[in-house]
Amino acid sequence: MFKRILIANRGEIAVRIMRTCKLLGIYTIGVYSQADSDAPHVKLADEACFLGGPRVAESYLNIDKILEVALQTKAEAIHPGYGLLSENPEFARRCEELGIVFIGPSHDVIALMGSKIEARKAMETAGIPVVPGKSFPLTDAEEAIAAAKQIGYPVMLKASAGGGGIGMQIVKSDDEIRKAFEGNQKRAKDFFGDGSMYVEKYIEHTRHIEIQILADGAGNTIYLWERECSIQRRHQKVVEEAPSPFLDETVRQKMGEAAVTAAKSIGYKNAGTIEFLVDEQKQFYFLEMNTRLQVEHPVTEEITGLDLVAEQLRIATGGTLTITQGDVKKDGHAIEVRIYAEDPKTFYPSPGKITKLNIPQGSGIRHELGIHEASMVTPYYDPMIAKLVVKGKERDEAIDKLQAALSKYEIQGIKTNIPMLQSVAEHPKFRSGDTTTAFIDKYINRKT
Ligand code: MV4
Repeated sequence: MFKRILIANRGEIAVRIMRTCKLLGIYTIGVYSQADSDAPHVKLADEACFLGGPRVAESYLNIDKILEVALQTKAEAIHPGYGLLSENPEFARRCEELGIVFIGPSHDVIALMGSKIEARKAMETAGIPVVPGKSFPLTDAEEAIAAAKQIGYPVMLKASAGGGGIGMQIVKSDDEIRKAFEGNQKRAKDFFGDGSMYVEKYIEHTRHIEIQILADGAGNTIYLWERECSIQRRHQKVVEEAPSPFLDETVRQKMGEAAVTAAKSIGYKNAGTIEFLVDEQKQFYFLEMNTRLQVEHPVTEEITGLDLVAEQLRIATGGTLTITQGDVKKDGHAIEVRIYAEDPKTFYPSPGKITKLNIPQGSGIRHELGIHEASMVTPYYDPMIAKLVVKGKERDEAIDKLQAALSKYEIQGIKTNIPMLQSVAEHPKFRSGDTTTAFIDKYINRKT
């Protein structure tokens, strides 16, 4: 096992990674920006190194500086967490070059899955069901119209470098494509430096269900069931759960096996997630692959009893998986909610000083915190400040615990989305498992 690793992240995920490192006796090197000198991840690290100014470009995205710190502190490996540099193939490649282990897959696999067009192509080749559509870049609106004619409206215009909704639009006619194409292409070009666009059939009334996989370097790949993440607002996940209330054992197994085939076909190593869209008939389609540890990984840990960070570290040191597919537990039901520092009415970020923090404790309640009492929430970073994870013997018990925990959660000084999370947790349609991607608009914000 590694003796010293650098955690190239901040907030709750840096804290979460350090917790496992401490359990395994690994010395942790934290990094921080000017805005984070008092942050929990700095306090918890065995050693913390200053990167630069508060903006991410000066600090947490500053590859040269992070690598300089890693060399100086003799880190054997870097854990990138999620977001920031976690899916940056250039960063992974630079680590590899310096002989520092990047805790994740190889840089070429990150690059392959980072291109949604290339990922589609690779999955088609591997025989994984992908959404009907085109797996090559379209140069202009007329090409997109020709493609849409073959696919049938409505279609979704997507950016190959996208993922989070940027450069993406549902279009229902030739005219709508003419209006939408260039704007989305420009947004993708500005945001990602790549304006490659493609089209897919728009699948309506879907759920977003993803499969967690683990792969070692010896050819062993297993799936750790699914997470359902359909409840989103503007492509920001709000609630995630495992198992999905929608899947039956047959589809669950088919999706798990498809995810394993997908990962093996690209030589995937470490922890990864295959996202699928699942329609009302339980047909599933590959959407994209995330080559990092995900925000919502705790719900998988809760039902399998595994520590995914420990698994990632073991794989990265060259170890093999200690469990086989048949050993993977699926015990109980776990739900995670993301707590954002935002105004519950306007959804704008709500920075400020946390004057009071009182979190409910109890069996089946887990917290992942990136803040503490007296923390400053600054506007420089993602407004997600904490996650609440509950576990019950079955889904109803988990929802009961979620409702109780949310009602006791006290944060003062900033506004949070806790009222919105309570509306979800208390909604009869959530209780009944009607958790489609339309949930928030349909039942919470009543757009339709
Ligand atoms: C789709 C889709 C339906 N059909 N693609 C959204 C984020 C990105 N990862 C992929 N996303 C979707 N792609 C096709 N062909 C539905 C989604 C989607 C979604 C769309 C609109 C509003 C909310 C959504 C939530 C999850 C997924």
